[in-house]
This record gives sequence, structure tokens and C-alpha cells, in this order.
Amino acid sequence: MAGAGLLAGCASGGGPTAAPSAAQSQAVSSSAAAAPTAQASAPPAPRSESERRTGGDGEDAQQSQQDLGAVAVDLQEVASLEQPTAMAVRQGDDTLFIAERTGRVVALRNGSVAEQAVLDLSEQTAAEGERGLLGIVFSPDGQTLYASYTNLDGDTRLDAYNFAEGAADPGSRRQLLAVDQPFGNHNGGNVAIGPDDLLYLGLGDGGSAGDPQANGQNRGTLLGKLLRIDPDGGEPYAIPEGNPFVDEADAQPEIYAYGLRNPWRFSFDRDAGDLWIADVGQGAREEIDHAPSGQGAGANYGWNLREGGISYSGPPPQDNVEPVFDYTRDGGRCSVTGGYVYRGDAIPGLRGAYLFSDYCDGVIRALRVDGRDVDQSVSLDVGAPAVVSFGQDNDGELYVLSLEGPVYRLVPG
Ligand SMILES: [Ca+2]
Ligand SMILES: [Ca+2]
Repeated sequence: MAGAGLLAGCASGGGPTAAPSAAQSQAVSSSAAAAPTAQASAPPAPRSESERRTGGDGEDAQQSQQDLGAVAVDLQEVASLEQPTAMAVRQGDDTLFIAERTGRVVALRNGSVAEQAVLDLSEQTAAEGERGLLGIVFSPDGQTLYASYTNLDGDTRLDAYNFAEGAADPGSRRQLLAVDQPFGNHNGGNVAIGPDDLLYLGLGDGGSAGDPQANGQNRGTLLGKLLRIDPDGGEPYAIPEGNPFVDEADAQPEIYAYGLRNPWRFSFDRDAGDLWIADVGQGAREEIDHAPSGQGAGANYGWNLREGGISYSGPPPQDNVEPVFDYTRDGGRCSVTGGYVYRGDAIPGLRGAYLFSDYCDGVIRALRVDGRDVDQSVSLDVGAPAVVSFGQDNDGELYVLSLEGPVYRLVPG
């Protein structure tokens, strides 16, 4: 098993509760990635009563008419790569671009992986601990590839590369952001384009355990934040006008939302525009945050005063936004892996549901919300080892990335 530490990252340092021993014993190793053993099957999904139908008065809502528990899905392996961490697509291009944590971005076309890498950052990054190439996304016009990684000093870099004729031009590298990382873990690193066509980057709290620098609640640092920048509006980027703290002295103007511990994966609903953030917990709660379209600016998701829906180090901040869903580490879970709202055609019963998983049990789960309430939350009864990320293609179909190598497409069961 590769890289439990990629996400959990808090096995040492003394959180309020220890990580499960399974997570502590799993060191990152290159051999694991070289020998994928994935089967598209999973242990029985732990389903606790608290997960199912908490709240939910929206029986009249169209989405609620579909019982997620009756949806049958399967995972179909489409490729096996070296520690895949992120997927991106371009408008009008059926290629799946997949980032390998060791530094390459590869192209998957017509069921096979192109021999030539689209971009190779393997000399600029190192896949160790929670580090490596962590996020990729294309500009809305498909002519720029953004790559987020830790450099050889372990510090965060966000670069832009010109993209043409199926490849990124390494000579065109433009550094957008450079953020020092005080500790090796909690580097976030996911990048996405929002419905506003702006570029979002998630950064963890800097690392160690418990947020010793109190970065989450400190609007003077980029750590522990979701950032939003306009890479085309200035050099190297512009601050979007609507960023919530641009007028606040001592606040970093790139901040879009704060109070995050390690927003390893976040996404936007491609139809509704809602923001979904899966924030990895310290030791007690794994959380999913949800902001309806256009309502996420300035949100304080509570860390390190709150961990999920419980207290961590103090009373909740006045502007605290509770997670829409959280879960404990019962059943061997350790680290939430955020996915996407399903908007594809292949599995109609899943439409509008948010899919996610947990790195340690790998079970694919789905939930629907009705306002602030979770209307349904189920296991889809499929899974994969070391589920580290999800992908979404131009048709809205979803993919599951295992850090052990396999990339799966979610298909009807
Ligand atoms: Ca860090
Ligand atoms: Ca929170």
C-alpha cells in the first residue's frame, strides 16, 4: 500500500486521537506503485445509521426521487500508471490527462497511454511523504496547463505552461505561486477552474499535527486556505475583484475560503456551480464542506478550532461554517478523498449526487444534499485500494484514481 501518509499525514505528532495503525504502518514506497494489485472489489461497506438519511425533508425535490441505494455501479480499469494523483481534460479533446505523483503528466487516448509524456516534472519534484505532483488543470480555452507540486525543497509551486499540439512546452514555464511549506505534510495541491473561469488552489495548514502555527484561522497566510487567482489578468496573476478579503489589512488577497486543514481534493459541480471541499481530518472526523454556487467566498470552515462537526482546540469561530457531512474513522477509514457531483449520462440514478471515498477503505460513496441537510448517503458497494483522487471527463463521467496505479471508470453495474 502506497502512501497512507499522502493524505492522513498525522500519524506522528500527537493529535487528539491516533491514526489507525493500518495507516501508520503504511509507508510510501515506490514498489507499491510498481506492483498494482487492484481488484475492482471492496470490503463490505461500513454503513452506519448516522450516515443514512440524516435530515431530509426534500421528498419533493426532483433529485430525491432517486434512491441512491438502488443504483448499481462498477469500476472498469482503463489504465495503470505510476501513482496517479489527478486528472484533467480540455474542451473538445477526448484525451484524459493524468498526473503521476512522480512528476509526469500522461495522455490516455483511445484506451492507451501515449508513450511521450505531456509534461515531465520528475526533475522538479519528488514523490515522498505527502509530496510530489499533486494537481493539474487546463485553462478554459485549453491552451494553458497548470501544474501544482512540491519542489525539491518540499515547497509548493504552481506553474503555468503553454499547451499546443498535445503537449505542454516546458520552456514556457511561468511560476504563478510559490509558497513555503513549514512541514512535509498537508500540502493540499489540488487545482480547479471554477464556474467563474478563475483558478483555485487548495493549500493545507502547513503540516505537522494540530496546526501548531494556527495557520487555518490566520488570514495573513496562504496556508490552510482555498485560494482564487486570475492567471490571465496580470503578471504573474491578478486578484479577482470579488475575493473576500481584498480590503482587509494583513489578509492575503488570494484567499477565497479559510479554516481548512488539508483540502486535498475539492471540485465544482459542472452544472450547478456548487463548491465541494473534502477536508482531511486530524484524527477524529473526516469532513465534506459544501457551498452553493457563488456562496463560498469568505467561508470559514473552522479548523483548527473545529474538526468536522466537533470541537478541536477551542470554541467555534463566529463565522464558522459547519461541514455538510462528516464521519468518524470507524471501520478502518482514515482520510477523506473528495470527488465530483455526477453529471454524466451513463448512470442516470447518480445524477446530482456527490461522490467521494476514503483513502484507507477505498469504498466509493455518494450523497445528496437538500439545502444544508444530507438527504441520502450511501455506499455504492464498489471500491479500490488507496483511492487518492477522482477525475471527470468532458461528458461528466467519473473516474477513480488509485495511488497503487489503476485508473477506473465508473460504469453502470
Ligand atoms: Ca506542508
Ligand atoms: Ca471544518
